[in-house]
Amino acid sequence: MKTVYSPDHAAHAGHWEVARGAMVPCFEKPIRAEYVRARVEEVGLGEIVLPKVWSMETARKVHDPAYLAFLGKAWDMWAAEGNHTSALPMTWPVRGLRNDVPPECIEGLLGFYSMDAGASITAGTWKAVKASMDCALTAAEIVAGGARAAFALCRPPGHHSGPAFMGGYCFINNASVAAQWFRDQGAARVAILDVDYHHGNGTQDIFYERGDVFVANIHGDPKTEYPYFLGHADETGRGAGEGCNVNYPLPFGTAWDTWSLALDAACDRAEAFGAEVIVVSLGVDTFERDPISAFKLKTADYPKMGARIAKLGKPTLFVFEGGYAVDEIGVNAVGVLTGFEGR
Ligand code: OKP
Ligand code: ZN
Repeated sequence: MKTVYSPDHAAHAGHWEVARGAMVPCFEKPIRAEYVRARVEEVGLGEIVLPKVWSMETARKVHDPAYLAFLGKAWDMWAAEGNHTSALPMTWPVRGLRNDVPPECIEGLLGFYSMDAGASITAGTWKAVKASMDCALTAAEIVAGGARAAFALCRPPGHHSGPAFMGGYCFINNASVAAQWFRDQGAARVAILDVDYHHGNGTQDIFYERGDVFVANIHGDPKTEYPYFLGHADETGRGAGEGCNVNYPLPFGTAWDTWSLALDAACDRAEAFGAEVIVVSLGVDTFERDPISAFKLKTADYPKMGARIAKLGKPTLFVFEGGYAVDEIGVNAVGVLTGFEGR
């Protein structure tokens, strides 16, 4: 299958994130995408192509246009105040505070448009975020053009980003933009299968009241894992979306024997929904040696994951999300893709 990759991802390179009360080097770093790209070449997965440059039209259907405008100007506003380090929010409109009056300064706007301090904005962030979305849309177009599958090597990732907020290393929800684009191209029903270790709260949020896009998530139980405030099993969709969302929260230490049962169930649900296209939010932070995660999948499990998804027999778009064990990130991510191809 083809891979869509842009070197512009490297323009986004935050220095620090907060972990256990301390500033630590960002886990979400440029080398991640380079290692995956290298592995794509090493196994001869297929051609690597650059993304086309897309308009923001589709993104505006899943994100608040005011939020997208904020992303585009945040660094300039931050730099205009004399700042040189990455921009990070520190104050949020939680219960009891007003969230209906957007602040008029960058410090306030950063909190207004975020869920946490996990998405730092640097001088090159917008360029990388835009290129990441362009990778997803270009790969979607390859699938719509008749390919069995395509791989969008997106960086930064997207699944924590919701209708009007960034967070958890994510800015634009690449998988959601792609799913929306498939809908606009005439696919009546699209399923998003999120296999990243963390719950894709942004994706769930975006489609929660819609009956045209089914969202399934397999992830660390939010009772004890980030993002803590969404991803429970009783979240099944609302209104027109009732029954179109399913969560499989799993405990620390979950290995393939149990994890794969959730994947079987999620695939069955996507099939029953009548999905014409599958969008996979492909994170490989389920790996046993991931530095910020606690599942126990092994390298040999990733091809099995791909093979199970292939059994759905639907056109499939893989959108890269998380995975922080950089030494194995390429083997694991590309393992899913070769497993999908049955080799
Ligand atoms: C993004 B994706 C580490 C705590 C966790 C956020 C994790 C975001 C994961 N300082 N912080 O789902 O892989
Ligand atoms: Zn993750």
